[in-house]
Amino acid sequence: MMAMMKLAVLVLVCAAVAQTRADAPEAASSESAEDNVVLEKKGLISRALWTFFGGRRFRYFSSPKTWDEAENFCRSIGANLASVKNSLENTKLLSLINQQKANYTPTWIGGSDAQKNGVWFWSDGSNYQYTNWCPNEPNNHNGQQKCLQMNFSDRRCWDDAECWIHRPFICLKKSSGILG
Ligand SMILES: [Ca+2]
Ligand SMILES: [Ca+2]
Repeated sequence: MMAMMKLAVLVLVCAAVAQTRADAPEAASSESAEDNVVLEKKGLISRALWTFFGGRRFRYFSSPKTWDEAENFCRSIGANLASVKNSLENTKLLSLINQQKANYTPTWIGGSDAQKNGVWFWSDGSNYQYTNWCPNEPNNHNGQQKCLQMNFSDRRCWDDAECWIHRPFICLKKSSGILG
């Protein structure tokens, strides 16, 4: 009787191990960045998906969201929509977009003039200094454009757009600590 029970337990353990092994490759090969974030939060994969540049970490997310949804999503993983300090960073972010083969897809970053038209700020609190506006932008078209998209037009410059448009986006983490 005892031997039978041990055998039964052994079979269960083996089944559990087999199940775990079956799950692992599926999780590792997931192409959804959002799925990876869930795994990251559970500590199941590393933070290697962030790109370090100038002491800051950037990450492109392809699932289109409104500007608000994108900012909230970034905050949920300890980040903000990206601010851009200088042309080197701007070029780096464009190359991140290129890597996703999204060369001509406008992409949300953290600029907004929602408080007062023409007064721009970054959602992460950085000083708003460097800009890369397209010619004749920001134009606040129809008085409705309060959010900043980069990679706009074939010039791949900045445009102000309606915040409710769904766009891919780039998050930024400024903290550089191990737990950041
Ligand atoms: Ca505006
Ligand atoms: Ca515009």
